[in-house]
Amino acid sequence: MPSLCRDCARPAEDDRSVCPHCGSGRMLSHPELFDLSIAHIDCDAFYASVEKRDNPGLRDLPVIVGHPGGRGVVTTACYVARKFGPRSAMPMFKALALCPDAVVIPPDMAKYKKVSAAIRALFAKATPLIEPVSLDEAYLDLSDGVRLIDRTPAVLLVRLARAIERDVGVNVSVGLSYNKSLAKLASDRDKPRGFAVIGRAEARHVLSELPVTAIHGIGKATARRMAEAGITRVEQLQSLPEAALVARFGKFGRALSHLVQGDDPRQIVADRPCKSVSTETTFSRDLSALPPLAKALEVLAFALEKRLKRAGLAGETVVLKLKTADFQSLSRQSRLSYPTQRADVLREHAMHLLEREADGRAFRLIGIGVDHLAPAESADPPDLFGARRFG
Ligand code: TTP
Ligand code: MG
Repeated sequence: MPSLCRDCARPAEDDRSVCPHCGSGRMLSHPELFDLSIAHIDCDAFYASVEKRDNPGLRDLPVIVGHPGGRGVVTTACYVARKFGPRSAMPMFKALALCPDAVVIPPDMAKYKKVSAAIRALFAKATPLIEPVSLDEAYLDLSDGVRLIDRTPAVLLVRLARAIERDVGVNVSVGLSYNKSLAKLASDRDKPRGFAVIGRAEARHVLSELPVTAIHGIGKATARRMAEAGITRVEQLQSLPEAALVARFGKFGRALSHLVQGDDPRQIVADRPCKSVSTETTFSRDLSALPPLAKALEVLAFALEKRLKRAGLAGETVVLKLKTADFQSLSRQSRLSYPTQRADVLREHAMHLLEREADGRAFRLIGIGVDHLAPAESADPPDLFGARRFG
């Protein structure tokens, strides 16, 4: 079974409990580990973790973040405090009755926003397709043609979780699956510092054992209605035909019939365009002649088009990147009069830039990217192109 060390991120040959490379006992094994690419990442006890990071004396103490005083509520409790019972949204007086030794810290939203931005900047190194849900959680699409680093998503995620711990100083839990609902479920299964995987083969069974509230879209009110009809577990919903679910729950019944079987058609939608999207390749041997450089550029332009389409983005500035054999980096830009997603347009503009640079020097790397991102809807106005595509 495919295995991976959660500390050194190296795969292991077989299903081991100790990493053969670094001796860590944090091994991850799953039959579909290297076949899944939709992730949900959620920080552990987010506000409290940030406060502990900034005051290491608090590390082993029960910490509650929230406004102290009679009418305050808990925004979050750290995992030490949770052992005694305090939870998010609990009145502070109740939380302190359960855990009288807790250190109460008022929330500092400006600080949490900065930490959140730092985490997102690390996400953005892995993929442009990030859908933040709140300050401390996001979906990441790490599918082929989307992710920015040529590693399996599982390896990327282990590295990402470590980078967040090391560079930002908070812990996260990762869920890896094949759709959003299941990735989100997974990220909650192994908290804190977790990494849980839900594969295609087990999804239906995993869901069958859960209460109905585990399903996306079933809130307290729907759960109450279901309970009145004697339905409390997903297993019961799984056994109902779609028509019965539609009869009971209206339009939502149709979505429900898919969700309970482990099907979730929702795509990950990038809500905030990142500053640029690019792709590059390092040659196995340095290249100086124009034709092979142009060929490499063409391949990259198609990869970039695919990446932009998946992210729902277009770019108005085409950027050509080159690195010479002696490691000098060059970046040349060409501004278009409209944003584009099209490989032929990207290639044509980058080619003009390349022709000026390919003067016999040897290059070890070529890349193409776009800046000045815009939503896909504004890309490639049809009146400029008609149905024609450049060759
Ligand atoms: P969550 O991710 O729900 O919780 P958490 O990160 O504190 O803990 P977990 O390890 O279970 O993920 O929420 C993120 C932050 O949002 C949390 O640190 C504080 C804030 N929050 C509130 O202000 N009120 C709430 O009711 C909840 C649930 C969270
Ligand atoms: Mg969280």
